[in-house]
Amino acid sequence: GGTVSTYVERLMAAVEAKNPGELEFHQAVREVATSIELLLEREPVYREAKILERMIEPERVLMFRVPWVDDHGEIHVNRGFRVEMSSAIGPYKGGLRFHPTVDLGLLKFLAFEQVLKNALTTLPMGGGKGGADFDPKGKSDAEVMRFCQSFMTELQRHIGPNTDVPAGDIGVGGREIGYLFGQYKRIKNEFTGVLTGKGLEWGGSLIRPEATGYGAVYFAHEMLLTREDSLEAKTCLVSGSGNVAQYTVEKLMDMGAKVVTLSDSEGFVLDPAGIDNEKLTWIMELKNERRGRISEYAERFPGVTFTPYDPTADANPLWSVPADCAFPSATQNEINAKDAANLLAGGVYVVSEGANMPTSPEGVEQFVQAGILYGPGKAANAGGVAVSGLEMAQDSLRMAWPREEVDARLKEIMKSIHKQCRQTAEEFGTPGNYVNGANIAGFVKVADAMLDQGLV
Ligand code: NDP
Ligand code: 2IT
Repeated sequence: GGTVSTYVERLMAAVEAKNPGELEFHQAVREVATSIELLLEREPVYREAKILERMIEPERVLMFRVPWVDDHGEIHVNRGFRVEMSSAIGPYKGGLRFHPTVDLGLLKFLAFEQVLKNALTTLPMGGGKGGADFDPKGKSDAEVMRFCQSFMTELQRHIGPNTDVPAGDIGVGGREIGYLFGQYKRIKNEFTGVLTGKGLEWGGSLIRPEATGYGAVYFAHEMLLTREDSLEAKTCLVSGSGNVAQYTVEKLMDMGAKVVTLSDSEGFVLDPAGIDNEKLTWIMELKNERRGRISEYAERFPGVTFTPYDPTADANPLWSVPADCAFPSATQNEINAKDAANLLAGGVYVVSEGANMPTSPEGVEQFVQAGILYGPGKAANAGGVAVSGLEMAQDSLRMAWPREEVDARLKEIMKSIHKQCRQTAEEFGTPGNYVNGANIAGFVKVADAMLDQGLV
């Protein structure tokens, strides 16, 4: 019994006690639990059926040893994971992250976000996430291949096109998906759509590499339309310089906006003249072929400055650059309370999150209070997994749709996600609050499926 907010506090105390040290997971659950208080009050059935309690307990967690040999013959042991969070509305679906910070708590946060995100896409996908504490930086192609083969040698027994369909995330792109797919096919003797983000000649979908970045820009466009505004001539900040950042820049240029920043974990570049097509082509070659650092952009193009990160500073100077829009596209909690205040002070009134949970809770609170157009990751970056869903559909049909068709479907999906967020926020008395809209709309879809399917 008790009021809903005591319910949420009690739930959070239990989550913290039962999942010690999993700070990002606590953060993600608290945000959702707080958002859905309004819903739980209106519809007591969700509390009675313990829907949220069930949703935050993964259906299954796999943890495994990944041994591999480097080019000098030295043996390494990494830890591999797959968190199968929810299969209520479809097979587990979500990316793999290879990064030294990967641990169980990080992947549980990402898997939990994925469940609600996937529900918003309108496609039948459950949620999962996986990866390893492997650092691809500085590794040769041969080392990455041996790692991927060892990782898949274990993972293959747990996944399948109707069971669990992994994809890329930080540190996992086209190269890694290729090696993972090759090993899966070799062991299973089956050519199936068990991974998404595949190469175009072997079951991949057009627009999948572009989809997350394009989608985040389409989402910003939809938010701006509600104010009869557009991206034309807007100054934009983009962080990161990987897959999501690159295609965010490409689509922003397409829409007539000017992008003045990019970054990586060592610092950020400021290009007051704005990135153009020629510069973006150079960046893509730098990052995707030569696997270089973004600081090299400042050495190559005149008028560009590189600012290294100061780990002792209380704010990231990238977010102090005056602008209209921000597209955080690097990693979780890259915008703290001070950064959010700096963004608002610098004139930013559109934030569309390409990354997962890039803004700290205190930062989110400021964006919501300020009433800016703030699109949280699980809505704004859902274009990537949405086109993964379209890749699964094409694989099942043994067909490949043309670029225009996939892009048109992606646009439609981003529009629909935007509409669900808007309408739900309105319905629950918090108009314009995309955080509440995304969390409630995503939760209801999964929760209703769980009610239909009984206590599982
Ligand atoms: P990439 O590996 O292609 O690029 C990651 C970028 O972020 C790099 O520039 C990297 O810099 C930077 N970065 C990573 N970790 C940190 C860190 N701890 N501090 C500072 N910078 C960091 O990954 P993606 O572009 O695919 O992913 C970026 C974000 O988007 C992630 O949050 C991911 O979860 C999210 N996302 C990705 C989707 C996809 O389809 N790929 C879909 C939806 C969300 P460095 O090289 O120095 O590490
Ligand atoms: O966070 C994400 O949505 C992704 N990394 C993409 C997942 C997918 O299955 O395409």
